Amino acid sequence: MAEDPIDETFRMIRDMRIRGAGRIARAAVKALKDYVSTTDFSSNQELYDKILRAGMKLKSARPTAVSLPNAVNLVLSVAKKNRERNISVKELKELISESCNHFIRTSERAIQAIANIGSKRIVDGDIILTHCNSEAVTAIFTNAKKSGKNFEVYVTETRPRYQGRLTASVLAKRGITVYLIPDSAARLYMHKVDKVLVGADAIASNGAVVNKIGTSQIALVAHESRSRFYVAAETYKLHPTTMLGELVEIEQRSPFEVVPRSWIKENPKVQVKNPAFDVTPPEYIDIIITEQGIYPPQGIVFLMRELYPEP
Ligand code: RUB
Repeated sequence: MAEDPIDETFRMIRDMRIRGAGRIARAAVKALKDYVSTTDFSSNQELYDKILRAGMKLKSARPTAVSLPNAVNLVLSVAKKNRERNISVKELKELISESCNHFIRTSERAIQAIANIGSKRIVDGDIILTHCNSEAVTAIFTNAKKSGKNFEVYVTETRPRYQGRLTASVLAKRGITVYLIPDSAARLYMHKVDKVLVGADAIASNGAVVNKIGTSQIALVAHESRSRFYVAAETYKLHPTTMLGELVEIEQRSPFEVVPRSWIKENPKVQVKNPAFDVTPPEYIDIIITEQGIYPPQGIVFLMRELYPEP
């Protein structure tokens, strides 16, 4: 029997077989769409109750990337708004399916728009450093390369999961000159770097950016060396409840991603910490590139108020 799409996607996101803030949002929405279309519901209320539960489960897969709850909540709001209307279960299913398709299309277009806007900020001869693996960032580099610009990219390994290897491999295949460096070498090379470009998992209302662990250290070093620091993020990475003073939860992952089990057995008194993300304060960020244009971090709250009037 085929696995339930919600359980399957939940596990794939939790275990990072699907990863990156944009991808997990689209995967969750696709799972909701598949779940609704393959399940029988006796009433609209039953559909709503069940999709709400499915949505809660998906949202709990990873806590930091706000793209996940933002995307799921969008679909749930369509189910909520329409469940008491005088429409059939089939019609409600269609509305939900259309909202899922709409999110996926919008998300893909957003990345393309960011690629167009962001690639204009790259100039011939630029040396750029990136951290982790971001679709938005890769799309900017790809677009810049396609438009004939010559630039080089330093990619940090991004321990402990080495997402930097993914980025380096993709960029090299696209004909970009790439240097893969240990995370700890960021300061050594920063004097060469004109710009740092990273993605985001969540952006708070004060313009602080939550991204892969190590991002804030790189921002600090960029600040010291007067290199520009750019963030590329779709607007569904804006974190609405930070407008109400809530904090973004930082995911703590298994110590076994940092050291092997055998090492922990041999060193039972050592406590291994593995935070997956950190927070870069707005003072260290020059611009945030979104599909709606470029914002200084201090201006992001205005966009957030417009897009999320009821956080
Ligand atoms: C991925 C990460 C990426 C952002 C943005 O972390 O921090 O920089 O998610 O990516 P993880 P994108 O590997 O732990 O998911 O631009 O692809 O949404």
